[in-house]
Amino acid sequence: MKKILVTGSLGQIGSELTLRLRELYGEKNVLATDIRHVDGNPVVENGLFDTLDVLDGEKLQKLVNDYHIDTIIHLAALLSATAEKKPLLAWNLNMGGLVNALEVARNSNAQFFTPSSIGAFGLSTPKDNTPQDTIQRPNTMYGVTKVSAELLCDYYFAKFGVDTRGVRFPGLISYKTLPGGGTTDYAVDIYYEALKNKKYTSYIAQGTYMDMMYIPDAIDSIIKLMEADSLRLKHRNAFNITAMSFEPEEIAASIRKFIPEFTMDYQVDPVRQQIADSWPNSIDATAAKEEWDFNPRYDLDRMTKSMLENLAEKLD
Ligand code: AKB
Repeated sequence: MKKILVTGSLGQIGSELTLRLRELYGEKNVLATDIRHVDGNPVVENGLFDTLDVLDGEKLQKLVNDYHIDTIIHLAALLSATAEKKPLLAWNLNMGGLVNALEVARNSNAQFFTPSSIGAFGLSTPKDNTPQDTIQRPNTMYGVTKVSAELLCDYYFAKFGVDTRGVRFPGLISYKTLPGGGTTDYAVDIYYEALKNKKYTSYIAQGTYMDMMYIPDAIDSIIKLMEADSLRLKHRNAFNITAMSFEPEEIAASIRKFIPEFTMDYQVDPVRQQIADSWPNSIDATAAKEEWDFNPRYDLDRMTKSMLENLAEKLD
């Protein structure tokens, strides 16, 4: 049975992944960590939890030793819009946390996962059907840390034999935990506003396409990649994955199928728009499909239906 440690477990991905991992591998085999301790949160209350600042490599090593951890899922990082506002902090946290976690994985012979992002691409990357292996010259601090992270993880595999694996996540949409400080967050906010006010003001301009995925597919993809036979993996850090690509008018149209009176206008945020404009319109996930059977279940309308139903219950 795996013994898994998750960093950043109270974030958008961590809070759903941790609960799913506990279901699959048992409560006693999943140690959730986060810099915050939030009373009442199921991740904190219903299983193993400890506070951890990922910049404290010694504490991370101690936790891995104490709990006999053999798998590290490193999620703690700043997202794109926050990283653009605080670039030095983003570099220090995203890279400092990663190198600590990789070192612990190396010392402890642990399998390792950390997410990359569509943010690892830039203006000179082909924008449509972006290949797995292509030009990566991002012009955001977030992107710089993501490309560096991909390279560092490949380095730890090649040089030290650490079993590092990763995906380039698109924008992730979920109803349990809000994302914080991302560029794609509009595609989450819009569902809250559709239910509360039947209207939404988008900070992303009409016609801006970005890849997206519903959180259950994102969680499945992490588990599937970590379980994949390493002999099949030609790539490691990191696989393009996507479930859909849309622009604001298309998600609005999807919401209107369920809430016909929903309206949308625009007040574009120049910082987040510039980031979005540097990212692909749609990426090619063929390598992930071929090498570990990546197979997302949710398209835009299926996701919209599920988001609206679950959020309506939550907001009730
Ligand atoms: C962000 O918008 O920063 C993230 C991402 C695509 O990496 N959701």
